[in-house]
This record gives sequence, structure tokens and C-alpha cells, in this order.
Amino acid sequence: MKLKQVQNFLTISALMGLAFSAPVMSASVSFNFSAIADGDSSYGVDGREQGASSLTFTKNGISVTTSGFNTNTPSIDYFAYLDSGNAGLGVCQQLNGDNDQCRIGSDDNVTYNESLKLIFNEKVTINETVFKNGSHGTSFDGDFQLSIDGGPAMTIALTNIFSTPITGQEFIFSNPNIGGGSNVSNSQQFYISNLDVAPVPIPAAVWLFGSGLIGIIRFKNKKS
Ligand SMILES: [Ca+2]
Ligand SMILES: [Ca+2]
Repeated sequence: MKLKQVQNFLTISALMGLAFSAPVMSASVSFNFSAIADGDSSYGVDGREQGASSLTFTKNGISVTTSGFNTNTPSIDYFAYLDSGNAGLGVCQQLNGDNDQCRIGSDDNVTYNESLKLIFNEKVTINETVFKNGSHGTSFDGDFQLSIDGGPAMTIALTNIFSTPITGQEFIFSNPNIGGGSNVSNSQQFYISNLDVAPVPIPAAVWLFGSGLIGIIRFKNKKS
């Protein structure tokens, strides 16, 4: 082979090698908030009932930071809350004082006008979202609202297991069920009990394009 043919052969071989080795997948993760509230400390958060400005859970290289806010007035921050007793992740509005909703032994799900924000450290697909209702049960009425990456809120019927895959990096789950004012029924309130999360692979085409560019740069360097 002539020199140019050798170079082309090497470039094509390198591209094929990269194409077949990509994409690199990290493992899927179940973020089991119910188990964490009940004592599982394997996600980098103390396994217990608690409220905080934000709670960051990490497993297999995937992290999610959770926090809360007032849906109608987003500048008002609330707190993420882990409720024990086979419940999960909710929102509480007050961390101190006589009306402290975040005290141990409290019950603080996502109720009307509360939003729960989840920000992942990378783009993910949530393949399944498991909800528990306000009394830690599985029957629901009403809806939840979901906004992905700052997009408009979609209104979706509340259900125990929501198995429509959703892809993004920031997810906001809100409760729009005004019910009877302050008397929103337990079946119209929710905790997020579990999330099955998979990383979104970088498409092979991006790897090919990137490695192709590297090949062109190398080829030009060799010529000059
Ligand atoms: Ca509780
Ligand atoms: Ca609440």
C-alpha cells in the first residue's frame, strides 16, 4: 500500500474500533427513597426520616439533588423531606418552630401548591416512577404535574406506578389538586417512593463524528 492508503486504513480501523466500543454505559439505578427513609444509608444520605433544604442521593455515579418550593410563588423555598414507614420523598414547608412540618414523626408528602425538584448530574431516563399516597397507600385520585428541563407543566393522572419513560436532567413534580382547600384528601397527595433511572448514552454518531475530527486533524498534522 502507498502511504496515503496506509493512513486511510489506520484511520478507518481506529474509527471502527471507537464505533464498536462506544457508547460507554454506566449502570441503571433504583433510587429507593422509601428504603432510605426507613434506614438505607447506601446513597450517601443518612438513612432516616428527615427534612433539609436539599438532599443529594448518589449511586453508581448517578446523583440527584432534591429540593422543594411553592408552586404558585417559586421564590418561596420549601424543604425536601424523607418520610419513613414505607413512604418516600415529599416536601415540608417549615423546618423550625411550633408548626414545624419537618420534625421527625411528621408526615410530609407533596400536597397542593407544593413542588418537588429533582436535578440529576447528567441526562437520564426515568423508566418508572412509584408514588405512595398521603397515607402511604397505593390508591389515588387527581393528578400530578410534571415539568422537564424547564418545559411547560404536563398534567398526568396520579397512579401507584407511572411507567412512561421520561428523559431529561431536571424534573419538577407538582401537586395541582386543590381538593377542599386545606382538606386535600390523602389520595390526592403523593410521595415519590422509588425512581428507576438509566443514564442516557451518548449516541454512537457523536463518537464517530468526534473521532472522525481527530482523524482529520492527525492526517493534516502528518501532511504538514
Ligand atoms: Ca413520618
Ligand atoms: Ca407537604
